[in-house]
Amino acid sequence: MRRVVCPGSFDPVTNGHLDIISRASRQYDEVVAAVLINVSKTSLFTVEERVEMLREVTAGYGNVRVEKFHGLLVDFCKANDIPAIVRGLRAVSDFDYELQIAQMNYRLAGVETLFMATNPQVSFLSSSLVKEIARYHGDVSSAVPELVGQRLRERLGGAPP
Ligand code: COD
Repeated sequence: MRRVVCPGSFDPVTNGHLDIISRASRQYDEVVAAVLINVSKTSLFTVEERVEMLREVTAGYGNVRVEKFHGLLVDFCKANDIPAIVRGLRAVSDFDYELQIAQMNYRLAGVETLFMATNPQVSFLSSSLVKEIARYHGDVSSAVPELVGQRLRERLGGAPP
């Protein structure tokens, strides 16, 4: 089985994340969307909430499994028999950091990293921007799935678009 992981914070999942996950799901037998448990980082949604949202919005793809992980991504890959990581490249500014991590992950465990050019229609989206807009009750309906927009309004207030 050809399996890859799409790792991330997903706080919360955006249409940009879904662009990468859905395109990976068309190339591989199984995509594991892996949510990092990062106790040192303040997040808007708990890991369980992020996992639940991701499960709901990827259910229609048919071959996406959502998991959480802590520690090194390569250890998660080894434990789950995943030979490769898919990462989205949004801009040149992503490249230096992503290349360094990819080389280290390969050195640590022989896990490959595949970069996917992001879709310009959603590449400007980030979870941080979406949260900032939602905090000021702005319209995020074109940036996140409806379910995520609803969860943002429940958490931060604001009326439906
Ligand atoms: N369009 C397309 N793709 C996007 C968009 C967008 N608008 N926004 C995000 N993406 C892609 C990103 O490029 C990335 O591939 C993925 O979606 C997830 O993005 P984020 O921002 O939710 O998640 P990150 O980048 O913060 O995740 C970082 C990891 C959790 C992968 C990383 O910190 C990690 O692996 N941590 C575990 C510890 C470890 O192993 N460290 C490395 C040691 S060498």
